[in-house]
Amino acid sequence: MPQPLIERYRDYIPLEPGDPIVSINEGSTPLVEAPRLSERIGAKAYLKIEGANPTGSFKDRGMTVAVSRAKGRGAEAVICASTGNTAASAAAYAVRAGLTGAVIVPEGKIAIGKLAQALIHGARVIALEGNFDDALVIVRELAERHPIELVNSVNPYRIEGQKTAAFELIEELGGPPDALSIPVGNAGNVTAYWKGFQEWDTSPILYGFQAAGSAPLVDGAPVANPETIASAIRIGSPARWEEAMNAFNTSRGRVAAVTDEQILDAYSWLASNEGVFCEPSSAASVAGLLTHGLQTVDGMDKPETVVCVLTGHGLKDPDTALGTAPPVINCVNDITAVEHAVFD
Ligand code: AN7
Repeated sequence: MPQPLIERYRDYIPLEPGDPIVSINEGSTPLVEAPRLSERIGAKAYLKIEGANPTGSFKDRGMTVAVSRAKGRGAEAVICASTGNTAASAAAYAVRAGLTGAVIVPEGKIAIGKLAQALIHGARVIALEGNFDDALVIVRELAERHPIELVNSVNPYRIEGQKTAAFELIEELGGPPDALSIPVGNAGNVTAYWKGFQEWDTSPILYGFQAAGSAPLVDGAPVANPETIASAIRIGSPARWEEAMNAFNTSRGRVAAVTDEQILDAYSWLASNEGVFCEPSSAASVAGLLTHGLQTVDGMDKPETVVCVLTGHGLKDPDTALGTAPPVINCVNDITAVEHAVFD
């Protein structure tokens, strides 16, 4: 049976002795070979299927630790700003802990599955007339004013949980991959992977990808009105900016942008060629490799193995899938008509 992530990596997670383990058996996600992608990029490619976490995204790795600590220190409520996945995860882990949850999301800009999750778990869902960055400013202030635990990735326990994905890769591959490719929004996850790799004395090349309309790290300046179809990474002012840039530079990797068209191409290509359905933001990791290749500096060897982190499940965002995929074929109730529909 899957094990709580906190138990699997107990020695590496700095919880206090009396803290409960608030878990839905997150982590231990599949690492899947991607033969067709390997062919296209000229290196052995793997997909880390973070959509297989209990709420369908990598956020659960961080949330189990952040909510366990919150419960341990006697918090009664948790709050976050979110482009959707953090909200869904916080809502679920709040339930497990017996805490109340409040989530602030940009109005009309989160995928419908994520909204459904936050609501069904009973969180108070507030749709803000503003974007993620506005929401993060507000929840930081609310957490100062009220006894409520902030569970965005500015919370260090989120990073401590999310770094375990790097441990899993090292264990499963018998060593680190040569490179890791990851979508970047608020930059918590790349910070967490780098921390995990460093704690285990490894340093793969990190490639980070942002959506072109929301690429502050690439532009070198915050983006006031970020836009992208990849709503999860529609973030203009990443909280972990410096840590992320340090990770890219120290690992001799880089951060680059991919257009919405490149993201959607990679998204449907993965689904129809590797049988893996991730959300658009996750596909930025694959789009980035397809667009920019496996770049190296100073005559370093080209990476021979690369892991793409597929951060969230495709079912989170059925609207984008239906808007991208071919249409349904309607058919009358007649064998010949169905025959034509199937075989023509
Ligand atoms: C699928 O849920 O920021 O760079 O509020 O949901 O650590 O922010 C989500 C981010 C990538 C980017 N892929 O990770 C939120 C939120 C998916 C995501 C990211 C997110 P970070």
